[in-house]
Amino acid sequence: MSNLYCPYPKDFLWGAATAAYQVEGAAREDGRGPSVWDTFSHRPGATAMDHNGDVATDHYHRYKEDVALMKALGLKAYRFSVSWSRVLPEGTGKVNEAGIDFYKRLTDELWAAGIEPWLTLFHWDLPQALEDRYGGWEGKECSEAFGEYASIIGERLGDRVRGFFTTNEFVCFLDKGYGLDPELFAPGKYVSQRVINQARHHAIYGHGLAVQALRAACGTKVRIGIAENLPGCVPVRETTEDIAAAREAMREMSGMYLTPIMEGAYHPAYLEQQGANAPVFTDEEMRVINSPLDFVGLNLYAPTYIRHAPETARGWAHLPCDESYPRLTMPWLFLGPSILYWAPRLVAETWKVPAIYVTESGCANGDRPDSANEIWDTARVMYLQQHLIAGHRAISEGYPLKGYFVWSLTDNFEWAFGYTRRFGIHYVNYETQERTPKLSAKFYGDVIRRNAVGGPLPA
Ligand code: GBH
Repeated sequence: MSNLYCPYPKDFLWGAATAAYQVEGAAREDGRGPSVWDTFSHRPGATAMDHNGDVATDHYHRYKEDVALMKALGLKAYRFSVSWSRVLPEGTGKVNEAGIDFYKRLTDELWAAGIEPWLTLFHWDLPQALEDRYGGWEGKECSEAFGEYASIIGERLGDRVRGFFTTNEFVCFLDKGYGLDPELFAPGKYVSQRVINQARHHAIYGHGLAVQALRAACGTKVRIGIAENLPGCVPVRETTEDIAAAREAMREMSGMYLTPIMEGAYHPAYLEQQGANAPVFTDEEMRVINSPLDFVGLNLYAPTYIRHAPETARGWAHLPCDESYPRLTMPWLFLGPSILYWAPRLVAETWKVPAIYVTESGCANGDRPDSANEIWDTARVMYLQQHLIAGHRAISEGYPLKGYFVWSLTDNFEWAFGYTRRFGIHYVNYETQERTPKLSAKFYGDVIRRNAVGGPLPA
């Protein structure tokens, strides 16, 4: 039997990720305006135990301590998001300089620690002012506002940032927040399918405007891409037919998001299924949506199993995970590490992208400190290890996987689940805000030092 040894390329980018509303706190400080998540989380009964992000992990004040945690792990990159309403309290118009200053302090601290800042423009916390004025993404004005915001961030912070992600996970702030799951996602409203489809269009158009604005402000000094949770399609068998089926399923299931972004056209099956509800768009908008990206970022958590199905019209079928399928501590968090191989492979084969980053990967589990205040999160270690073995396979077969951001640096505000779910590799005691590395942080630090899963630890 051979020993486990999965070496990663020399320049592989080991990172960790967070998002503004989940960690920053300081919700009413230094001129920040409210976002739809402030409104939603203050709606009685909307979140577990009525938790909200007013304080969160107080990252706004404790960012130096958090950067020190990253440095101790040997992290090469930190993915954080900017709170749009901290920088533009009204969504557009006057810039709140105190907001910009926070991100300058944070990025200075990161560079001083030798860690590259990677910035997400939008991780669900739409300024409430834009929800009020335009119905959020229902209005095309919101796309334009996003473009203006991107240009401000590009101009003010572009020289301090290595990479940009425009949006994080369309499904969660559109489909879910607009009627599919409005109990769990802001803004928590019900609109018609036609309106959802048009809002989807405005969001991908906003993404395209943001790419162009960042390019105009920063040129080729920064890398520009997106962080998307496309369905992580996995063929049930490694046969030519099942693999082709998984590839086509991924493209069709992404037919309203990543497919038009990469191809400049909606998947025909999407337009056909939506019929009279299909979005209205122009050729020029589709060209903007298709603006070239330097990389694609994928948030990968759980597999979507696909089989070849010659008996169906589209030729593939989705096999849902049943109640006996192993999962971690979220309803949708089925364990399927091979997505770290299949998603990069299928994306690279379908769209010829120059680089792929895993922009989120991680899990929630029980995490209880023992009497010595140690957290032995063996399930998370198993989760990370197995995913990184699969990522190694993707690289060794030549797929352009360039980096990995674990979700998340610390426990944080897990949206509608409040503080009742913990995704961090560092434990946060919410009474004291004390951070403690879990076993998984030690595991991840070892991976970074070895630049490998398994094998000897360097002296
Ligand atoms: C990430 O979303 C978020 O970017 C991050 O902010 C969050 O903290 C983290 O996950 C953990 O939840 O309900 O079966 O239709 C990724 C998780 C994947 C959650 C898609 C919603 C919908 C699956 N999302 N999922 S389902």
